[in-house]
Amino acid sequence: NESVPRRALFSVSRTEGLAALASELVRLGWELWATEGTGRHLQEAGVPVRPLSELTGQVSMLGGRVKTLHPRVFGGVLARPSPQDLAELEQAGGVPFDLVVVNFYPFEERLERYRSGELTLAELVESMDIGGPALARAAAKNFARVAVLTDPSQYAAVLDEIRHSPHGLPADATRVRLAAEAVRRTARYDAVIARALQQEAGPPAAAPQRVEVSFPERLALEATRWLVARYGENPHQAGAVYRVPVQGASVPWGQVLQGKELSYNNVADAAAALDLVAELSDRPAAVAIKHATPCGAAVADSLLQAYQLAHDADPVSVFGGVVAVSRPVDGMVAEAMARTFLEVIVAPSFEPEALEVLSKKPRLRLIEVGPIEPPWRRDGDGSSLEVRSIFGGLLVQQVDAVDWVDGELRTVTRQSVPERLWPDLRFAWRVVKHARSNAIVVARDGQTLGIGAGQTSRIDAARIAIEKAGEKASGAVLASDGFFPFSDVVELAAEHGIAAIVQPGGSMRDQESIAAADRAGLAMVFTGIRHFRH
Ligand code: 93A
Repeated sequence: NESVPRRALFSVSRTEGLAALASELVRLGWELWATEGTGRHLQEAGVPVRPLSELTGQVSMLGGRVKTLHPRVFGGVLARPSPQDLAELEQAGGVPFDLVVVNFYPFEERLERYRSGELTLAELVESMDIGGPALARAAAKNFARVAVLTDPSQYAAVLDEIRHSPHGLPADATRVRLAAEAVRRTARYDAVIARALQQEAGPPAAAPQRVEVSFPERLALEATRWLVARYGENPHQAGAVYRVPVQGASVPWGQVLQGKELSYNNVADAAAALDLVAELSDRPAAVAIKHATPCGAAVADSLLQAYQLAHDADPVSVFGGVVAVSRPVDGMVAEAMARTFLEVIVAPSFEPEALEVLSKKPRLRLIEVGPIEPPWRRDGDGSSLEVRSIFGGLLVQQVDAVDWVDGELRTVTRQSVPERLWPDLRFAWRVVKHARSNAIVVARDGQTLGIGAGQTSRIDAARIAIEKAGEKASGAVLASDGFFPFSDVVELAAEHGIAAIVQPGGSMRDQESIAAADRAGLAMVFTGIRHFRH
């Protein structure tokens, strides 16, 4: 209908591309409405726009907390194209909008500034957008009539459609797609806020509690294919990777920035690497994975240090390995990484200099996964499930997200743990959780020295770990993912000068291990938690 002008509502925090879009709409005869700041930006760019307050009779209140939250605004977005809705809207004093252009307060950026101490929590909270996501969702719901633009990257193509469409609006299919994108964006936005608030609440203080999980009678998993691999675990097996929407899934579904196509084994190893580095992500951390098992891990004051330590932990095994780090990769770290042949690097992000350096290795795969946080924070409510398949079936369980709980630790030897060894004990404990059982980790100064994993007897795992550590075992700590059935592991550790041991405890013969530790003047701590991994 030519006589009714098309109407757009603008409310944005990122103004890039906005004036160009708006002025073109005006040229096409559109009527534009905007919230205050957005309107000011457009006015300054010479685009005529009407303030929303003219529609609502209400200026923004509560310091900007209520700007668009008004029946005339939301009615104008949500009214269906039916005569009844449109009449009701008119009676309420609203006008129908055909296009909503919105993007949200930059919560994530402000979160960074909050974390660096630049902003207070109260200031951060103010950047939690309420009206923007509500507008986006309202417009998405009404895709039958309304188009919603939630990112500047969408402007050009949609404007083009408007220009060329007979009714002056984006096509039906486009409006549905834009709606999906809008809702996806609000979901992502809220997920960031939820995580930040959870972090503010701190880790669960109490001992790891068993959370009741009711497993459904039938498991309906909607899996979407992520990639078809060149082959499966071996070249004679076909393979593909599917993504299953389970809460807290820890698979590196990041953005692949460069590299040869990911293989089946790459994805498996990248997932294992991300899992382990998340465990250590309270600090700058780096880990190297080979065949789904860690061969080196380290934490340090800087990522460069951590990477070098993780690399040097087992410079032979790391060759052809998959590396994950807990902090953004900068140019220096990239230089260090580029010196070794690696298959995949997983990181929260890569700085431009790092990309520059690593682009010289075009086959090396880089996966950017965004902020990484420890599992007990990410999966703290116990609702994250992991699924694995066996022939003809699925095994489903809660993710092993618990860390040791200080109050639950029990020193069982006469010798107590020297203060300086506690960080290493904790580090070794977190690493051993991610090695295949039976697993033993020997560590010192934030670096693994030897990892024995996937052994059918615990003493063999211990022998491998201690042998790899060599002379450095003296004064180091040892962690075991399961209890000691006999005193042999403690005796071997004592022979090589291990200073402290952490293990779950709970064997019938704990007493024999404790006696052996006491004879050697070694400290031993029981966590009461077992971390088998099959
Ligand atoms: O504080 S809000 O949650 N309250 C609202 O009612 C509201 N409506 C839109 N923030 C609100 N917005 C957001 O304001 C938009 O998402 C946009 O990011 C920003 C634009 O405000 P201005 O045009 O005044 O700069």
